[in-house]
Amino acid sequence: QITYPATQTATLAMGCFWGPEALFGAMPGVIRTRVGFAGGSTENPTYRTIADHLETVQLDFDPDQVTYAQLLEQFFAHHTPTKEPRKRQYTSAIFYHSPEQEQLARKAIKTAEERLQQKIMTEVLAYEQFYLAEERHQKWKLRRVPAVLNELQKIYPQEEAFNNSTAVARVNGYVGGHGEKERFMEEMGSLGLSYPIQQTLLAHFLAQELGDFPFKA
Ligand code: MHO
Repeated sequence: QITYPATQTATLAMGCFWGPEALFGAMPGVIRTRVGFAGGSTENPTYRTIADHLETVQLDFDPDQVTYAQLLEQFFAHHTPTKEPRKRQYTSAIFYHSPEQEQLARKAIKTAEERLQQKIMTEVLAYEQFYLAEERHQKWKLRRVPAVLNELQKIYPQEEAFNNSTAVARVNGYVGGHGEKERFMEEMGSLGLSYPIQQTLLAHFLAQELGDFPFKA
């Protein structure tokens, strides 16, 4: 019998949502990831009709394995919102789901400001609603590696199950080069992927890790 952890949800905007979904997907304790739109005034936005919404990543996480504060640490480690965003949709924002999250958000901003000695423009907003983005934006990094994608789609033929899968979220993170190599090696065998696909995935992970490898073709 598998028991599922009681998860909490985090909703974060930090620019284009493709990268952050991969970043968080590879973090131990993150159970599900999805990308979408939040913070705007229109109903049912899409990527092309985004209006005043922000590109947003939403995570379900197990608070026994990873804390909200640790998620916020990664949030600030991976973008530096000290200027006006290039476009409204890339605004940095933390949508808090509880008074505790709000307090941690304000604290994390203060810490980042002290470290940078600059004002942080991240908005702290009460979570209201999240609209799921189109399928082509979900697990975007993974969609760039069709062999791995196809195999995962065979395991999770239904869109919803695919999107909610922890394995899919983690693989999306790993193809993006996120996560620790040791953890990757440990987990690889248990995600239901064939041996050749595991090798493909490892090659992608290492290639990202060696991003500045000096002997490029
Ligand atoms: N390639 C785009 C980002 C797409 S993201 C879903 C750009 O850099 O403008 O917004």
